Amino acid sequence: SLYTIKWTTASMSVGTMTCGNSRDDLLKSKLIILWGMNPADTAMRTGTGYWLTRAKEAGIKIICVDPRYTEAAATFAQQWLPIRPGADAAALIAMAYVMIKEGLQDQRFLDTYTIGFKKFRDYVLGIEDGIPKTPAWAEAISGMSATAIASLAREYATSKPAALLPAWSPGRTAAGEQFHRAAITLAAMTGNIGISGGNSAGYEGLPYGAISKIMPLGQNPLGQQATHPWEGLNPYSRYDKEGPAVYVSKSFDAILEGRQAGYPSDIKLLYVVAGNPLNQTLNTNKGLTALKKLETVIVHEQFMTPTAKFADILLPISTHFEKPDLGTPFLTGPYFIFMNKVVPSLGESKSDWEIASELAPRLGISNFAEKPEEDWLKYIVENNPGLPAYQSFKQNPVFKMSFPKPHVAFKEQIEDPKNHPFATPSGKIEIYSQRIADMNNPNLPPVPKYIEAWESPEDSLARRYPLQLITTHSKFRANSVFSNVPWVAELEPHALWINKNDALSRGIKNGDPIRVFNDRGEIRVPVRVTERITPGVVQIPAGAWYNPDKDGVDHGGCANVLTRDEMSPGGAFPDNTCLVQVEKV
Ligand SMILES: Nc1nc2c(c(=O)[nH]1)N[C@H]1C(S)=C(S)[C@@H](COP(=O)(O)OP(=O)(O)OC[C@H]3O[C@@H](n4cnc5c(=O)[nH]c(N)nc54)[C@H](O)[C@@H]3O)O[C@H]1N2
Ligand SMILES: Nc1nc2c(c(=O)[nH]1)N[C@H]1C(S)=C(S)[C@@H](COP(=O)(O)OP(=O)(O)OC[C@H]3O[C@@H](n4cnc5c(=O)[nH]c(N)nc54)[C@H](O)[C@@H]3O)O[C@H]1N2
Ligand SMILES: [Mo]
Repeated sequence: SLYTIKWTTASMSVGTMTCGNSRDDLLKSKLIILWGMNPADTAMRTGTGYWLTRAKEAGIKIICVDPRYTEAAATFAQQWLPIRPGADAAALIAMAYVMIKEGLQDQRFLDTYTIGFKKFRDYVLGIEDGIPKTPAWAEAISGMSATAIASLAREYATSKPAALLPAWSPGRTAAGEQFHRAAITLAAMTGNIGISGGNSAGYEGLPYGAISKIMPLGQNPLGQQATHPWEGLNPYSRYDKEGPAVYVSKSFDAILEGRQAGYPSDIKLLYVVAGNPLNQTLNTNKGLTALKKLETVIVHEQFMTPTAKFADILLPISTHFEKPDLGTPFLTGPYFIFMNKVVPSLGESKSDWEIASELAPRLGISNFAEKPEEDWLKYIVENNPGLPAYQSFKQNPVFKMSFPKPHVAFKEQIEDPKNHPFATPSGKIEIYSQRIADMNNPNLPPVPKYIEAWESPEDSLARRYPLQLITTHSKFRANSVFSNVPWVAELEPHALWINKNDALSRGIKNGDPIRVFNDRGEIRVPVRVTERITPGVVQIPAGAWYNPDKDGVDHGGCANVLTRDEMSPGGAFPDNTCLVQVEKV
């Protein structure tokens, strides 16, 4: 996902994004650590909640590390360890310190399957920079207590097999890459990669990407013309090789500043298909200026979203009830869904495909729509091994691939390393990455390090905006979808979470109308005073629709009015790094 870890850190350390074990394998674990993962609210592969429930019933210990006492912590975990956003790498690195000091690391695993542990060790012990990364050092940064860090380190190192499951949110911070690389390093230090009940702590991808073969795509004639301003940032990214691209965090700057600032072009027209970028991209107020600057905005939509309101040409799109389609749940498989058309297209609506087919010949693209939409679906189903025959898939439209046993990523690499190297340049797990070293960016060190974020509590800006804002995914929405459904809003009214003490010192009571603001903008939302969030941190679920008044104050509670349109050194979308202040209205 462009929004997640654009620069795919997991692929730097272990050579692939396909590094998750299947969830049924969790029953083989002795310890499960959900690090920033809240699968009770945020779908993270189908069935995760089910397998965590079974794990809990089987007596497997589950620990949650999260700034919030989440639904997942409440439902599955025996222990909640609160942490400040953006400080996860520090806590993980201090865990490595404890393991090294106490000789708990799996040295045989490190010697056989990894490179660069010594360099990492020199950093951890402070041989490199004079700062030993002790639990006390990490406590000052992360707010997680030194005792908790030390016991978590001992528990993780000695409860083999153990699954450290990192979510994406801690990586969606100012230097979020370091979190992912540190997590993979700990999984290697504890010898938990490639074994049943363990986990590589990398990207959650599975090899069941059955819908990997799609219709043949033509060449983009504009493909290679323009140069890319972020060239060198991510030389391994697929997207960069396909042609000019702008990192998503910088898309509004690209529109506003164009070529003179080094962007690929002076953008005059924006064509939005199946997205709500005004709402979902960082810094919505800047986005508003950018959309107004454009000569033309074209939007394909089903609903009058905040982005659709700015369309010069708005094309009504039929819903999944009005057209056939294929689907996979978040993070692919093992479920696949055939979505049968149930009613004809209503009003003037058409599918995205139909519109593209009608536009193509008018743009001089002659061979675009060789087949009707449904024939392409048939082509895709027939060309992806493992899917049922087309007619039977249509009749039994929810298909679950079955496997004789749980999938364990990197099993071959661990059991037979001679014949199965990791897909990295060295063939090993790269705790030290020469490819990253070659990028020569001090904020992208070749071994995982803690790098202080902008807008951290240490930033001088924190004097004016002392609260760290996180903007999570909502249980009751799919990103911004369903924000306009009143019945859904009734289930959980949109609100800002604030700790009891932070509310008390501001004279704020539960339900009070409040303003949340920084230099980028202001939103008005009700407040939820709770002990379920760590002091100094506030949270608002992303996705609520932007609804500004004439002074530009947003009454919809759109999180991105507040977020900063910066990217992490590796290109991640830092929607969880942002300072704000909260006041009673
Ligand atoms: N219901 C639902 N499920 C979804 C989605 C949805 O919109 N709705 N969206 C899907 C999509 S597109 C994506 S990319 C994924 C996103 O998946 P994630 O990025 O993992 O999900 P979030 O809900 O943003 O965050 C999960 C948890 O991380 C915590 N957190 C936030 N910042 C930090 C931090 O710095 N450190 C730590 N340790 N924890 C932190 C939050 O409190 C939250 O409980 O979810 C997918 N699943
Ligand atoms: N602050 C903050 N911002 C975030 C995030 C966060 O955690 N915090 N998460 C980020 C993440 S991980 C993601 S993935 C993005 C998501 O960002 P977007 O993809 O821009 O957001 P969605 O709300 O999923 O928008 C999808 C739109 O497509 C429309 N739609 C649905 N089906 C169709 C169709 O068949 N055709 C067409 N043309 N339209 C259709 C829906 O009505 C909806 O308006 O948001 C990102 N933004
Ligand atoms: Mo996403």
